[in-house]
Amino acid sequence: MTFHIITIFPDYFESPLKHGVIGKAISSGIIKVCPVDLRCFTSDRHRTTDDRPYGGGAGMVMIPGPLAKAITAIKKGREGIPAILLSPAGQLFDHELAQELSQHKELILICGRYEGVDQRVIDSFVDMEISIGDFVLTGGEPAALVIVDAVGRLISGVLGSDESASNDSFATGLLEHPHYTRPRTFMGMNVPEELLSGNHEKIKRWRRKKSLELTLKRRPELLKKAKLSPEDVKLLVELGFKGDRKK
Ligand code: 21W
Repeated sequence: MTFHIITIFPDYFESPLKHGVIGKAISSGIIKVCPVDLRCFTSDRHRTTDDRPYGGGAGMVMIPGPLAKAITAIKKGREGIPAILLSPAGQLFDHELAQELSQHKELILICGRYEGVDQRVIDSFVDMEISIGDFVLTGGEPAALVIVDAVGRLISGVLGSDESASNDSFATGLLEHPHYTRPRTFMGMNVPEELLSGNHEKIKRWRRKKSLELTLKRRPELLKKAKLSPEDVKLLVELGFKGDRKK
C-alpha cells in the first residue's frame, strides 16, 4: 500500500516512520510512504503556498494552484486513487474508516496548514475530508501520521500473527481487559488470582468480565454496536447496564 502525502514539511515524516512495525513494513516494502513537497508545484520566485483570505480575517489560506498540480501529478496514469484532505471539518476517523481505507492500493493524503485550503480545490480535487478528533492541531501532518499508522497496521503482513488485528479492541467493539506481567507482587499489589489459576476457561471469563466492566464505565456508547452474547448482556445488566442496543 502506498501513501502519497502532500505537505509543505516533507521531512516531518522521516523519523516517526522509522520505528516499530510500521518502520519494518516500510523497510520490507509492504508499505510505501511518499512525502510530496508542495513547494515543488509552485511557480513563483518565493515558492508561495498561501495567501490572505478574501473577505478578510486573521490567518492565511492555502492557494489552489500548487495543490491542484500536486494532486493531478500523483493521480496521473493511476485512475481512482482517493484524494483525502486532513481537515478539522472532516468525517471523524475511526476503526471502520481505517478498514475501508486499507482496501485501497494507494491513497493521497493532503496536509493543510494555516487556516485552511481554498474551497475550490476541495470542490474539484478532494474526494473526502477526514478529521482525527475534536481538538485543534496546527496542521494536517500529525493527522496524516495517525492515518498511515492506523491503516498501515491493517495491511496483511504488517502485524505478526501474535499481534493480529482481528482481536483489536475496536474490532471487537469493546475496550480491552487489564494486562499483568511479572513480578507477581509489585509495590504490595498482586496479580489477580484468576490469571494465575492456569484455568483457561476461568481466565477467559475474567477477561471478558473486565472488558465489559471497563467499556460500561468508560465508553458505554460502544456497547450499542458491540457483539454481545446472552451471558455478556446478563453480566452487563448485573453491572447496572440499561441502555438499549441496536442489532
Ligand atoms: C486547525 C486548520 C483549525 C484550521 C476559529 C478561528 C487536520 C485537524 C487538522 C487547523 C483550523 C484534523 C480557527 C483534528 C485538526 C488540521 C489545522 C480552523 C482555527 N478557529 N483533525 N480560527 N483536528 N488542523 N481555524 O485540527 O489541519 S485533520
